[in-house]
Amino acid sequence: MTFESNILPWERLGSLKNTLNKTGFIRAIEAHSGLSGLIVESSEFDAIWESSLTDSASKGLPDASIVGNEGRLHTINEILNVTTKPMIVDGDTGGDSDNFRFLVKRLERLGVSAVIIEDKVFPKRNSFGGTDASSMEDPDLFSEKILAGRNARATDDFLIIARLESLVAGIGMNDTVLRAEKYMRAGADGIMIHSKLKNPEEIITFSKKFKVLCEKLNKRPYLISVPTTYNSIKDSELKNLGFNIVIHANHLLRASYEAMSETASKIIDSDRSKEVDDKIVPVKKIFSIVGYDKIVEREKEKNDLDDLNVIIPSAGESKDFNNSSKSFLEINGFPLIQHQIESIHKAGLDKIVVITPQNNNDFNIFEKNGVNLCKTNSSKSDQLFKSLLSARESMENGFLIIFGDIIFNEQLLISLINSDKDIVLGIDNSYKFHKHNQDKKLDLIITEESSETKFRSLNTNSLEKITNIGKTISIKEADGEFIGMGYFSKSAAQKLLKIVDELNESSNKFHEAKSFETADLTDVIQELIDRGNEVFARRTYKGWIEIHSMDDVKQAQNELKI
Ligand code: SPV
Ligand code: MG
Repeated sequence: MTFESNILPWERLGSLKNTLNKTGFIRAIEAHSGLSGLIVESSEFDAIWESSLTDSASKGLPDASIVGNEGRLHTINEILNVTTKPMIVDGDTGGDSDNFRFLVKRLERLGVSAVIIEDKVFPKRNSFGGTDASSMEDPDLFSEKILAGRNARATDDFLIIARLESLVAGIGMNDTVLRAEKYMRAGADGIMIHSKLKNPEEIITFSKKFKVLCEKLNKRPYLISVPTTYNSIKDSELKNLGFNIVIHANHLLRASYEAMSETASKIIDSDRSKEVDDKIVPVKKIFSIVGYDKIVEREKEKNDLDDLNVIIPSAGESKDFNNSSKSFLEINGFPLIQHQIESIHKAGLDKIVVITPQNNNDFNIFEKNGVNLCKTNSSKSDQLFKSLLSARESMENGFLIIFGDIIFNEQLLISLINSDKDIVLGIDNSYKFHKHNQDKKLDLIITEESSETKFRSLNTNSLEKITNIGKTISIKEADGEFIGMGYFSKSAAQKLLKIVDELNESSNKFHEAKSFETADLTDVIQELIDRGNEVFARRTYKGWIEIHSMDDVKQAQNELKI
């Protein structure tokens, strides 16, 4: 999880309450920076605690209302940027009611799920030093603040939690329970009971009194514990006592301080850093944790794309249109091939190779659009693959093949390239509904039975693995039709050409007992599959049309006009 994986604020906002309602129990741990947020994100903790103590300490400052809301919001944003888990913010005292109203609004719109405010006066002191009876807020004023926060929030997905400090301040269990009752009456969504004893006795006592209080008031806010000092008790035991949220409030910061100090001394002692190598993570791991790898990968992909040739075999004569090339069929005033070139450019690709018949100069006009022409003698309708091999040099660095008789949307091209797989073919189901397509021999495919995403899937980006491809597959057993658009990475292209060379030399028959002369692209793809290479299908329902008849031309004209 890195900066790349965002969650929208309102999705995150409601996720704490949703999980609490589903499971009744949440474990949170502190984060004080983007990096520590990434650790929480990849851990099994359910939520992030944005602590005033560790946020302040990570800035080298004391936890005494010194880091203001702006500083805290900066850290909160830093963590939210790189995580998806719900966040509970430590709101300290919340300031006065006006300060608190502003804080609630600002946290809620960022997607924070809850704020906890403590019943002490500003400027607050940390609960583990400096909190005494004089630190306590008047409980009625504090109740008003809770109410102000409730009125300020936009949705009740945002939880306002009251933190009881009277046990810490040493003013006793009775005062604690009286305050709890007031805060519950004011509408607190949760009660956090704090204690600085080394054993959990007083929070166990409180949990029992809380139960009685809930029965009396006929409401059950969430109950929260922060077992920093009384940490002999396990989270599961706290759950059994009725706690709904357990917060490990400062442990990542404390662990990092220890590790950083040891590392600094060891380097001084050893007079070099070699001795700490096995105690610290490699730089490469940091690169990958913060998403630097992805930037490099993307750059590489972009460079690879710059080398990618788009090959359009247009040498074949068409039986459907008086043996003339379909590339020049006029659609809305432009030849079909012009529409293809435009979509390819829109997809960000500019290396286009068109395979044309040897003696045909009609295509020459496209050379000024940066299109390379590759002349071939193999222009019979069953020589598509052989004609493709005339552009062999253009295949070597990886290529996209697009048959000369289809019009398509650039998104379809992009989806073939962007799938991280070596071979991806576009497939479609519409042949089942088009009579004219069924008259011709279709390139059909079968996908793996276990493809969990076969046909019905929520994920529109999922790929299916192809097990069979070719013209002899029956329509009944087929899972789709190859639409004549396919992506081959550099390594896939090289494997394909190796197969071609081997089969050519050994004069072996291709699949379906064809000669090399009349082999289909699909025969070579089947051979790739048979040799253990993975070939994937990107299923589409729209975004392309194959031109077989004047009706297809009309449909394309109408749709392109829109
Ligand atoms: C914090 O983490 O800042 C807290 C919890 O408020 S504690 O420090 O344990 O009081
Ligand atoms: Mg705090």
